[in-house]
Amino acid sequence: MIQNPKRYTITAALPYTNGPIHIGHLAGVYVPADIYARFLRQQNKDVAFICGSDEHGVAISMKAKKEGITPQQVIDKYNKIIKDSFQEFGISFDNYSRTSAKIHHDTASDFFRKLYDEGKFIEEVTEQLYDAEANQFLADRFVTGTCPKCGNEDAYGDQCEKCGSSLNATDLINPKSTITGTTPVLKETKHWFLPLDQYDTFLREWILEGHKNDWKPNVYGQVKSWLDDGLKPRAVTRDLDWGIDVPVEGAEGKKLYVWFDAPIGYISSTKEWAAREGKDWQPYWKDQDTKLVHFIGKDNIVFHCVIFPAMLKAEGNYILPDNVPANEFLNLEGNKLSTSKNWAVWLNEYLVDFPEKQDVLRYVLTANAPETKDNDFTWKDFQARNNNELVAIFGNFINRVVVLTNKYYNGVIPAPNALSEVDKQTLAELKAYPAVIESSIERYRFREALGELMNVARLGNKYLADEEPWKLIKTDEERVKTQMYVALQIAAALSTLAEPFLPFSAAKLKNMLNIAEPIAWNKVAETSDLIPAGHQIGQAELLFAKIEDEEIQKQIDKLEATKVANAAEAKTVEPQKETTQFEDFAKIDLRVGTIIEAEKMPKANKLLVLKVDTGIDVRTIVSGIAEHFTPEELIGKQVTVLVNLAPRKLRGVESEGMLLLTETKEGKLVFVNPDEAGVYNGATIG
Ligand code: B3M
Ligand code: ZN
Repeated sequence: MIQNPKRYTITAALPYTNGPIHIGHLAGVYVPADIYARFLRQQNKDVAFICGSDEHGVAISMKAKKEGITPQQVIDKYNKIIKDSFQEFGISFDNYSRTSAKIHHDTASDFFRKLYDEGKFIEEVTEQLYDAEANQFLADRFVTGTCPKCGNEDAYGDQCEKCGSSLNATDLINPKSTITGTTPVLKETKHWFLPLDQYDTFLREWILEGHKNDWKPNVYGQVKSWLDDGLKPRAVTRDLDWGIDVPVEGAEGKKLYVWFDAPIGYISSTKEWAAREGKDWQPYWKDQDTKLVHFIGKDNIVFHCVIFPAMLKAEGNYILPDNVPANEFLNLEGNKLSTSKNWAVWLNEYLVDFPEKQDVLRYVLTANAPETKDNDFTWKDFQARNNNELVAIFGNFINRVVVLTNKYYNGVIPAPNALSEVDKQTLAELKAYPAVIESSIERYRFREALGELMNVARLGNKYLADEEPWKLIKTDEERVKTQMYVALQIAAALSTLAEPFLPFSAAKLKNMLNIAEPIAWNKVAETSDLIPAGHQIGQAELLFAKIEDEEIQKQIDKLEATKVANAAEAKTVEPQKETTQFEDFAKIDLRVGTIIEAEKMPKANKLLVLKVDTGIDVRTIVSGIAEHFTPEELIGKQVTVLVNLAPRKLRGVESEGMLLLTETKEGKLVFVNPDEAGVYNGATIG
């Protein structure tokens, strides 16, 4: 672990622009990275906080196919949505680039070319999976199959999301093309491979020996198991039509593998930033005194701890990450978050339902962050943490301090008298908090750090509750001045310490306390005189507001609706029946009819007794549709009737035909209707 770095390069995984981002992304990557970056800036450190859109790869092409638009349209659409979401949630990137940018194409091409020129790749013709129907090689997400390691049947061609293994498409058992659903064949093609096996010793020394104690056990453990499994050469080019051209002769029509170009995106985004700011980008990637930290989710560990470092090592001029504090996954109400199943809380939608509550989500996602194991987000927990923690502890303390200061002193901070033992102890405790929070953040324990921040608010609440200035004001005004002065120092400290976690609320608090020049983090540790006597504060505003049951129910209902829609989506279509001859079909007599009477069959839940005008006659038909239609809505309805079905008795009533129905995805019965004006009763169908 690097001590006293000169500067920090902090990267957050580049999101694929194949959909908006949801709470899982925020919790796993962007909120912790942002807390870290904001905290360092508060310490006046030199920070480059880097991100951008990952706009290549099969995920994008697949989305384009699905929506019937071009990949370019897909990336333009989602790059904007994602970028806006980050901004709205206060994710304070110094630069947010795109891998479709020219600077990135150039940087990635040059990187590949250098490794190629120096003979760092193996060039090989191998057999790869090929979809003969789509005329296309299959790799990565274009192919699914059974994971050879854990048996998961939905593993992708590059990775199993269940066990985290990194795979080659040809490793999959029972591979299926995701384009046509067909079983692929093998076909020869030439590619360039990075011989990862040659980096085994380097990786072992660097990570297994060098970072045994400072990397998170989940990250370290995953790396160890890959190394113990034995690394194999990995293809870094693909037969695709979307991506960065492979910049060598004889590679026409081939593209760089997305996981080759995407991490280089961190470098190109840094270049873009430096050019804009008039800085030199190189020290941020090449100086050993730079601390490089990658914030990612656990499914990206192999790429950031094995493949990208091997690339950087091969290139030779770059530093390696000092840490890769990957998080586990966040689930939603007990189920895995899923973009394709729409099982998510989308950030853009959240803000429509909870405007200006960005900090509440940041808070809940940090308090419940999946730092050491998968965690569950539930709306009830969201509500409880807002109401019982943010409102009841933090908000309540601030509100009391600001309201009382305005009430007793017209908002002017009183000069304290001699401090009591309790005052001294409280202020001493307050001074200790910056170091405590700092120590947690430096070990990437953000939920612990947030817990300590809340303890500062608790300290303030306890102080007021014990001292009861609102009672003492009647008997000892001088003592109350000291009490309010102490409480105001705690409030001022909170405006600084909360900033990395709750930037919007911290800004609001500063405004309430009329603090123009933010108080430095280190000052909170050094002095108890953070806002002086005589300083005029502003009026109280609500920092956090209670969230009502109805608002939460609305969200739960929304998820229920998603479940219903997914179940419908998953409805399997029955296979086609055996072939029938025309003569057999012609025996069936289908006619248009109109229901003229309808009533419930006594003592039967499902049956309705109908009178139907078939054009031939008016007859009785008993139909099992009572759970789907009321008798009233049926009268006058034109329907399709099978008229020559042998009559049969149902509950003693003779039924002389059958109505034709089908069902919706949600399982509701609907009539197969002629649905055309002028169709008359008795008209034949066929
Ligand atoms: N786009 C994967 C993902 O979104 C990928 C991260 C790239 S980081 C260089 O999960
Ligand atoms: Zn697996």
